[in-house]
Amino acid sequence: MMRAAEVWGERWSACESSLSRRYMETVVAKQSLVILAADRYTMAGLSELLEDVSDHVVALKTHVDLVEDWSASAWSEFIGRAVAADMLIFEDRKHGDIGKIARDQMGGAYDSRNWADLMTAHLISGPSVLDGMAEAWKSVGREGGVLLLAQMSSAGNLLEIPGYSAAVVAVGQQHPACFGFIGNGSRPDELAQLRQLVGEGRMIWTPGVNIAVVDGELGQRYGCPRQAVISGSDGIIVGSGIHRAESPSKAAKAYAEMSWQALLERGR
Ligand code: S5P
Repeated sequence: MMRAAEVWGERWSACESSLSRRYMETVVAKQSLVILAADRYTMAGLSELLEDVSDHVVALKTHVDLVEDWSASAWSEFIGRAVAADMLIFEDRKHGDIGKIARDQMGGAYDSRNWADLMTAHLISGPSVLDGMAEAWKSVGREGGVLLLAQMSSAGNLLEIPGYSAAVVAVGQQHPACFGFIGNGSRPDELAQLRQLVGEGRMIWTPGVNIAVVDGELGQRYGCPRQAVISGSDGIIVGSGIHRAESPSKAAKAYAEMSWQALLERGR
């Protein structure tokens, strides 16, 4: 098997956190950069999807509050199966409140601090959100990482206002709780600019990718996953391209192969 350090090159040496290393090693083991956006609305739908695609998925991205029949026990069983299939658990909460509230929102009914390895946050309220989230994980003795929204895939998003992305990157690069950034997978040029700002030291994961579709529902924009990886994405976040496909397992395999080949190509 190829070694992660070879495949990832400078990114491997520069991203030293154990979560980053775990992610990069799993990518090599599964030959896939696919982060599954598991946007299904029932526990049965989620479980079926996980079963179908787990060989090709490196991280499971959830929106816990989408699930209509959510219960703590069903969720814990579901997460347990994803962990057993070697996935990082990534709750896409998009925190944005002041630090102490973001911290306490990781408790509550969903108690995400106890099962999520990674979570998203907007930096709109300032760096306290990172401190608060770090405290939440620490309070339960777990390691966790934040993906800061530096760009978005939706048309007209205000993160495009000049200076915003660069300001987010400047804060995230200095903060130990920042695992990486969300970039816009639908616009390779913008993504390449983000990679320039970020350098090698943090992950960039990108939603807004789809092999077949150009414009999605309600302003969602899509680009080619291969192009996203070539332009600097370290993980492609794929939702409907997989969970709405006729065969989610075949689709997951196709996204996995395309993203893996692109990573090898980028490295050369
Ligand atoms: O800018 C963003 C950031 C995120 S995290 N645009 C996004 O679409 N996302 C998430 O990626 C979104 O919440 C959804 O879960 C997923 C994209 O799903 P798809 O069905 O459009 O592939």
